[in-house]
Amino acid sequence: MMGRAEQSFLKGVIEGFYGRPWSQSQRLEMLERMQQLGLNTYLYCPKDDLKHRALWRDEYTADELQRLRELIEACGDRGVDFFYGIAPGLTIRYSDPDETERLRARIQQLTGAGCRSFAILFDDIPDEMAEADRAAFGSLAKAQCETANSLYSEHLAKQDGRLIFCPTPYCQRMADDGHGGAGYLEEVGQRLANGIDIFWTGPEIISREITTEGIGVLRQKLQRKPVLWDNLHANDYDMTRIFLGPYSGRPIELRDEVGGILLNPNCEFEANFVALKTLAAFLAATGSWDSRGAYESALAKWLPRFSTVGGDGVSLDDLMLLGDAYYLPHENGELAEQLYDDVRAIVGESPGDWGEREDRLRERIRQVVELARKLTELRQRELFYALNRQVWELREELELIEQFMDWKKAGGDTAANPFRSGNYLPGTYRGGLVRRLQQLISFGADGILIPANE
Ligand code: GDL
Repeated sequence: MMGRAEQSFLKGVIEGFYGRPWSQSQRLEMLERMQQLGLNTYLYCPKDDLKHRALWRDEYTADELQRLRELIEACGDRGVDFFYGIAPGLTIRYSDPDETERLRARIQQLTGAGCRSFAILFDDIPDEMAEADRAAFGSLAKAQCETANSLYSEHLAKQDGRLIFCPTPYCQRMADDGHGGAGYLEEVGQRLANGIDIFWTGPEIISREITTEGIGVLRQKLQRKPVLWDNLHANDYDMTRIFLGPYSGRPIELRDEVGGILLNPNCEFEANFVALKTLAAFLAATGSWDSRGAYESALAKWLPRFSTVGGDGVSLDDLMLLGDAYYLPHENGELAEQLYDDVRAIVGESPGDWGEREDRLRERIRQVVELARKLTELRQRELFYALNRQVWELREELELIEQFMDWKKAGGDTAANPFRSGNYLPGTYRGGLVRRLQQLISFGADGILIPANE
């Protein structure tokens, strides 16, 4: 059996988001890119593969298993470890031996298809147990650890198979809130078999920063290095957003504190080029980590994929504007920040005070309008489909702003001559019900609720 120290550092991708899973051909393409980038791990656990979570007890059909076998083989060819994840936590009865039997059956099905590495995921489940389970185990941590330990010792450890365990509180905020029960993480640290790895997403589910100090404290509790399940680029929780920015907010020293770094990225497969490229650069970096520099060189590598059927293609400056507008969850890119500042000033100030902002903003608006058109002409149609919603929305908004600028410049006056747009006739509402609800319950930049006007 391999000792923990000899296990390889995990670097790669988790297909672990909610919503439409990637297609088989996208996965195969991902594996090819991973090989080029020197990434060694792919974890298959799309939340909405029914048999991963909702129907975890059911066997895969021969066809389904064949598709998984194809991925496992492709991983083998590309030097990537295929991990299969199962998430029984929504309905499992921990104390019922038939349930463990069903988990075993699934592991055997996958083992038969060539898989040796697994993950058992207890994230995003209620932290309560049925009465019988409480009587049998006393704590959720114990119930989950015993389930994982028995799978590991009976099936995986003997064949050098690996297992990663995702705890119910998988970030610091959840642990601080007592999710999973008091002392959950310490108990998992003690009970979980030594060879099993543990996932962690950082201080938050979506962590802006992950520090070595924070991980150091956690390591003590878990009695092992955690494996980072990094949601920095995940967008399944807000589908109006997409994250094209670089891997950042983590110091390179973090690599020594964790057993691996796996990215659970954007649902839109094609949107993940920069995320993966910069993760790979981060993993290989020496000295300090320059995320902006890595971003800029990743964009240059991404650009050829934006070739169009039209004469004028997407330029690097276009791509940077796009990437900056859809950068990272907690941060806009530089060009987007500037655009926002210009709009804010122009909306609030009279035209006499606009100065150089006016020309700069009009130029950016023109660029976004043109970019939206160029994207419709991309040869890579999946890339267009991945970005179209966001770019469409941005263009609509900016065109509206330009109309407003024109109206202001022409001496617009709210009382006598209110601003209207032909795009927003009476009775239409941008963003529909959700946007209206957001206006009732909105939060300031400090994260505090702004009370709705009575
Ligand atoms: C989560 C889920 C993950 C989801 C992500 C972002 C973990 C361990 N689980 O909480 O499936 O994609 O948030 O919404 O991160």
